[in-house]
Amino acid sequence: MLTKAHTLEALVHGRKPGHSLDAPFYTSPEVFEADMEAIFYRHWIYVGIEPDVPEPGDVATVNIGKASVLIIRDDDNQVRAFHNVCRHRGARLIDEEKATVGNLVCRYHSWTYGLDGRLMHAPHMGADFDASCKGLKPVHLRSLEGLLFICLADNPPEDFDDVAARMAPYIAPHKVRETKIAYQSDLIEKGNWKLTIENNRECYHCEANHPELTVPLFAYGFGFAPEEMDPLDLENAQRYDALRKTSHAEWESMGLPSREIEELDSRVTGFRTERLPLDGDGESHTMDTRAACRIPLGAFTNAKLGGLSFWTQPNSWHHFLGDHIVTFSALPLDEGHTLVRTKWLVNKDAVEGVDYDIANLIEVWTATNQQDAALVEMCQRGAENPAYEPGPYSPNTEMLVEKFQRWYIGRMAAYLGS
Ligand code: 3BY
Ligand code: FES
Ligand code: FE
Repeated sequence: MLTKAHTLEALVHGRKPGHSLDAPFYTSPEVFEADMEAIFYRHWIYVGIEPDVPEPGDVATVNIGKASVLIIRDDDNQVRAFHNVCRHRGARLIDEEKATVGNLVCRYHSWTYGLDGRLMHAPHMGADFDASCKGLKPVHLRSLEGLLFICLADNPPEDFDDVAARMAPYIAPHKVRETKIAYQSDLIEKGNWKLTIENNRECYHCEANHPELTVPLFAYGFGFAPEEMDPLDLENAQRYDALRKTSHAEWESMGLPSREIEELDSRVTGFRTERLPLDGDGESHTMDTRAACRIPLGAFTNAKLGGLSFWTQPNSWHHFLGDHIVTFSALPLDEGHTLVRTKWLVNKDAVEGVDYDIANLIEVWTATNQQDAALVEMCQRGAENPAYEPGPYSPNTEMLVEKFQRWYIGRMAAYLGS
């Protein structure tokens, strides 16, 4: 519960820079409601990919707080988004996460909508009834080279076009639209959504917690300070830095933009990207660091393309490899629970069991997600403890966590001031 001393305004304006947040940001139902209003109902939220709805009539539902949205591919192959609310008496139209329909028929009184949202049939409504103004309410939708973002606000942040223009050259070569979902996992983390994102924005915890992920990832990219490294680690870190520079130059000469763009806290639609070399044989996020799928993505011929990472505020991260893509969305359920939805994408022509093996494809991130879920739960339990107080972030390895918090606090302040 928020108290007089802990009003939302006091919490937002009293945030101690460089530190984790005050406990109510993680534990209070009122702050959670404010997060939904200020962040998730007003910003561009990553919800999935075009291959979620590969054929006309395919529907994917995504729930964001109390809102439920239908992502539909219409007969003209256009992907559209509508509120999952019947215009008669408001029934939720589709409950399933995936469905295939001819039209959208509400099972309450059979109002029937086309794939374009138009109300086509509403029995017994009388001669004066005008169906043309009772179509499904559209939701703003953008596809960034096949990555789908929706915004529930009437007037979405206008900077998305700029993000899309800057990111498209990085993502386009991986051809998201020409992939299929090889596997999806829905994991409910027992923690506040901000703990999920904080944990995602640092690899300080990776060495101690992610034995699988640290196989393909280059440990010297974790941002440790030179003065804290022993001579061997320092030498490796310098080799990594040199490899990063030569890899960037090589990939960019192949038409693959690779250099970092970091705009996490300097804009409304905050984002960051960079293509980084991998360890070992350096092809993919697998236990032997080799490609998991024999058919590469897009027109790639070189397997050693590193990993292109893309992070967005408030709720997504993605890793684009040469042979597959792993894409994650965090969707808040309540103040103490967050759905982490992970999709592994491969070339749509790849055949399971022939070109790729699911267990091999998903091993690294399945283990990593479970480990991260346990870490997030630990922090939620900690934030609920009366002894909790905000703790300091490492200036070397947790700068991006701080950038997330600065973005979040800035967006909350903007909401409160509006
Ligand atoms: O996936 C990520 O972006 C971060 C960085 C490495 C570990 N982690 C979950
Ligand atoms: Fe949908 Fe009545 S509520 S048809
Ligand atoms: Fe992790």
